[in-house]
Amino acid sequence: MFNLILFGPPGSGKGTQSERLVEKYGVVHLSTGNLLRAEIAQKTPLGLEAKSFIDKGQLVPDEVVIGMVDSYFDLHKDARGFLFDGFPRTVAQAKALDRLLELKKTAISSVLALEVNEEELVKRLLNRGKTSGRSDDTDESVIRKRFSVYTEETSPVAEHYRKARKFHPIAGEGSVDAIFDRLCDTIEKQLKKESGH
Ligand code: B4P
Repeated sequence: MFNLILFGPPGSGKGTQSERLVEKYGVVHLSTGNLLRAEIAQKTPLGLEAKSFIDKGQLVPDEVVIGMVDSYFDLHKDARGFLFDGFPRTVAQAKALDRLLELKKTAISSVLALEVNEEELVKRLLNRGKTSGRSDDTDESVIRKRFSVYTEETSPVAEHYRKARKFHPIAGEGSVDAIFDRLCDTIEKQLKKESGH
């Protein structure tokens, strides 16, 4: 299996680049944000709980997200690999993912971390908020809250993968095509390394 994590702050382009990466590499897209929004749209108990956190710019509790990821794995037993988008977002989630992958006798190959400055991120999210109908993108104070949660709870995840020598920073500004090329270059190098060439 070939498993990648697309990492980065809110609005850094994880969802945008994931669509292309999934198409190119034939891996299964696992976006916890999309899964949570689907639960919200269906008004499930999990969705109703998640909405109360997302609307405030907070993270959904670890046990809820980890349970959801576990079920998604079971639905895709034959996957040749996964692209994790927006997950893990806490060190507890990263450790849970390590354990889940170990049970499947696989591991994370690379963490690709999109780097974008905060003012550009706010601009992108407010812009998306005009058309997406996403309540967490329309209010600048909720967007700023998401950044502070990112700094406190999510950025320590980078250290978890840096220690494992799997962390690759990628410049996330410029055209979508240029960023995609940078991501693919890093992935190709990793694939070569793993195949021993
Ligand atoms: P997510 O759905 O993961 O979304 P995101 O971080 O807001 O955005 P992403 O980085 O995917 O941005 P995108 O490509 O769309 O999370 C939403 C919420 O769900 C979280 O705040 C949290 O509450 C909850 N949640 C999700 N996962 C969780 C977890 N594991 N644990 C706990 N809670 C969790 O890009 C944004 C905009 O920029 C788009 O409009 C796009 O068109 C534009 N854009 C992209 N690339 C661009 C470029 N190169 N130039 C200009 N604009 C660009």
